[in-house]
Amino acid sequence: MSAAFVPYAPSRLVPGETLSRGRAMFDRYNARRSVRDFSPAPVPREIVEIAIRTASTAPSGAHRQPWTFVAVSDPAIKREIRIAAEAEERKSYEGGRMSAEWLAALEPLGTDWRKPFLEVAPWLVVLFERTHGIAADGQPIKHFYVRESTGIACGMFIAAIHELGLATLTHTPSPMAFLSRILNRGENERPFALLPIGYPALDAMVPDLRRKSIEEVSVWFE
Ligand code: IYR
Repeated sequence: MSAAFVPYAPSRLVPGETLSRGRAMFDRYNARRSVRDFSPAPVPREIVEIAIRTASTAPSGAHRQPWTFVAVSDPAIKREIRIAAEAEERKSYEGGRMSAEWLAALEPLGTDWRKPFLEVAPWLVVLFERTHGIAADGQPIKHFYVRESTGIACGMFIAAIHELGLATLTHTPSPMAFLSRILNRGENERPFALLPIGYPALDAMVPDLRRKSIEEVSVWFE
């Protein structure tokens, strides 16, 4: 079965407008920071929904959209996630699961096993990748480039959250299997990232980082 095709003719910006919009876009994105100090101020569900819908516009292998966003504001579930995440993180940071090299790399970020943001942030969004789909009759549906597709959707979700004036953090407690258990996900879903969502606390602090320059991150053949 071949897909029907529809015209795609977005209107073009004039060149000067592209540049001014581009500069403003860069300034906006460059202002984004990963945040660990959240305000408990509530965020309406509709806002999180818009971010998920935006992220779900991501390109994906054969357009299978192999992801699930699980949004949690229930305090009891957030608490359960925090307890389980901290237990794993404690084993990683203090139980020898992370190499000395890794711990040294994280030193400037000031992270440790404690994850209070998992309870303070009004929402936790847990992104799962789907290894395969399941048809109505229970038959598996093949998915392609699952990690890549989910990674792209994750990036778009982070961008959307920032565009909405909110903050997030790509938290990847390791191992993450406890998220499948607590959130009751099926055998075809694997945790990809845990993203607390909220406003930054008024006194939030972030590490004083520098970003690589255009020369450091690109090579050009013109
Ligand atoms: N998962 C741990 C460790 C961690 C790893 C990296 I790579 C970071 O950039 C930050 C933290 C944690 O979330 O603390």
